Amino acid sequence: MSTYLAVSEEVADALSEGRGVVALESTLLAHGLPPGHNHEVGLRLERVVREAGAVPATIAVLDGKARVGLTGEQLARVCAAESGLVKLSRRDLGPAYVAKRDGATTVAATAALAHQAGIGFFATGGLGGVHLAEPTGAASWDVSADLDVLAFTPVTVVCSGVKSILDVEATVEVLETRSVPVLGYRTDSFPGFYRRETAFSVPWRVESPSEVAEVVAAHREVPGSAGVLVVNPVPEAYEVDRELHDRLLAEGMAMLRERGIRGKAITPALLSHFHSGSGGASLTANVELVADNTRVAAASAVALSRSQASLR
Ligand code: PSU
Ligand code: MN
Repeated sequence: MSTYLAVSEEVADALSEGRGVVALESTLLAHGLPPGHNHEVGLRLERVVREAGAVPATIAVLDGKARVGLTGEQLARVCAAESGLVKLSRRDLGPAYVAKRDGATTVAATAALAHQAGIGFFATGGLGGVHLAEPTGAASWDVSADLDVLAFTPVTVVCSGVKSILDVEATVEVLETRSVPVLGYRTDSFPGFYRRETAFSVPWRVESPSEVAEVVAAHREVPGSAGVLVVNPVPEAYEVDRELHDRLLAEGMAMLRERGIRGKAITPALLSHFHSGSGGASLTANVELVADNTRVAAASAVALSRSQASLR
């Protein structure tokens, strides 16, 4: 194993026993949620995994090492406002190790590290995707590394689709090009993070964690296969009102242009605009959708570990 990878004892034991383990990312805590709120969310997500009978593995880079499974103190450090963790995609890991930095891992980096540690399931809020074109109509070339990592990494990511700040149609097309299966969890529509539905459909639908587990096992037998994307819409009670959503999105896009915000700063800036402009409704939606995705990922991981145990 890599000298830069530190897997907690609890996670290592669970993996060697073939138990269900679910990776959780740290960018959504450090950059997606306001400080003061993120720590309790991080703790809650770990609880949700345990309640489903699996073991949580929150992932972050601390003191130049990739930590898979955090202590209480490490999780608090990830969530503290004054820590100022950098946002690390997969390409940033090597430089961050050498610089002995602390950093929060995105979906791309978390999925890569989860796989390195031997973890097959991962829950988050929204996947990164293809950003909208420039106002001039030129392509932005801002395509999240999350998509490429799924194309090469055999990890199942449960999320609520992609944020409406992206070009959803282009994102869905790239997932098809990269041969990433997309499973709608009790839905026929590709979800839009704050909204349960977008104008785009999913190619396959599953109804239960055991069905997810069965498809993941079958997909592993497909030559060249890698990641699986499970899309689970935000629970109905927490969906953000359409008019409010559309207004915040339009304002948010204008704010990005005015302030010249680009690249990896876009997602955190837009999320925080939504959180402040919705009087907390988008924050509640974000937290509840991540919690529900975590529940589905944990139940699926447990279902897969049980079916593998029955084969042994
Ligand atoms: N899900 C959330 N909040 C977030 C993210 C996901 O509920 O902040 C993060 C993930 O870490 C994802 C990142 O990888 O947003 C996408 O960033 P970008 O658009 O710069 O690729
Ligand atoms: Mn980007």
